[in-house]
Amino acid sequence: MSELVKVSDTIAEALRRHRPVVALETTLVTHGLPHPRGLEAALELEEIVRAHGAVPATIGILEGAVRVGLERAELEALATSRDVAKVNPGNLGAVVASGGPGSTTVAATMFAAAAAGIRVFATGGIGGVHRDAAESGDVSADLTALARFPVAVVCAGAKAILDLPRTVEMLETLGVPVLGYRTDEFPAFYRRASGQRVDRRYDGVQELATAVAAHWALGLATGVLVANPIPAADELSTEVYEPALAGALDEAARCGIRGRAVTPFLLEQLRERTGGATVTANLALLRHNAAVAAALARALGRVSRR
Ligand code: PSU
Ligand code: MN
Repeated sequence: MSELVKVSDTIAEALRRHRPVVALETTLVTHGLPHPRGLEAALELEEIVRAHGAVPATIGILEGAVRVGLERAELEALATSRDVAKVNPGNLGAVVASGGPGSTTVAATMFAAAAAGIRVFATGGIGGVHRDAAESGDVSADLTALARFPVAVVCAGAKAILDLPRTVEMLETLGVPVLGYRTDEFPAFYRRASGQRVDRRYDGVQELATAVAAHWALGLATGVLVANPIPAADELSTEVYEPALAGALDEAARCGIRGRAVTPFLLEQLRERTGGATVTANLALLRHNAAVAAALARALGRVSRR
C-alpha cells in the first residue's frame, strides 16, 4: 500500500485479527449535513457500528495522507475546518499533495477501504446519474468506483435528487450487483421504493453475506451495492419531498451550479425547503445503514472462516 494511505493502529490491529471493520465516509460530514450535525452524525455512526459488534474506520484526508481510522480529535478538526475539499478519485492526489484537509466521497472512501483491506462500508445514498445528465454529463464518480473497488456499500439506494432508472441501468452496465436487504425495490433514499428492481432480495444478513462473498470468490473484482431502505417510520411523504426537489433543481439550474458542488447544493436546498425534514430522514437512514453494515461485516467474517 502507498505510504500516502495511512491506516491507524486500531484499524490495522482489527484487520490483522480478522475483526469485522466498517468504513465510514466524511463527505456527508462536511458537505452533506449542516454544521454541526455532520460531526454529531459521524460520532454517532461510529458508536452504532461498535454497538453492533464491528470496528468503525472513518476515512478522510489530513496533513498530506489519506487516513483510514480517524481519531476523534482528527474527525473534529476535519468537521470544523473551513475549506475542506470534497474528494473523489479525480482530485485525491492533488488534495493529498496540497497538505490541506479533504473529505472522502463514496468513491474515494471505496478506494481507501479497498487499499486497507476493508470490505464493508456504510453511507447514506450513493451518487449516480443526474437528472440533467443528457445536457450536463453529470454522472457521479461513485459509479465508476463501484465498478473498480471490491467493497460492499450499504446504502439507502441512490440520492433521490438523481435519475434513479438511469442510475440502476448504469450499475447493471458496470456489472455491480444490486442486492436488496429486505426489499424487492431499489430504494429512493428518503423513500423505501422507486419502482426499480434490485437484482435479488435477501431477508437474512448471513445469506446476503454468502452472496457478497460468492461474487468476490468468483474473481469478480467490483463493488457490491447493498440496498437497505429507510425505515418506514422515517420516510418522507412525496407531498413534502417532490415540490422541494422541483424547487431545488430549478434553483441549481438558475444559479448555474456545476461539478462537485451540485450534490451539496441540492441537499442544502432540500433542507431549507422542507424545514429540515430531509436532514432528519437522512440521519435515520444513515443509522440504519451503519447497523446493517456492522452485521454484514460480522456475517462476512463467518462466511470466510468456513
Ligand atoms: N450520502 C448522504 N449524504 C451525502 C453523500 C452520501 O447521505 O452527502 C455524499 C457521498 O459522499 C457521495 C456524494 O459520494 O454525496 C456524491 O457526490 P457526487 O454526486 O458529486 O458524486
Ligand atoms: Mn457530479
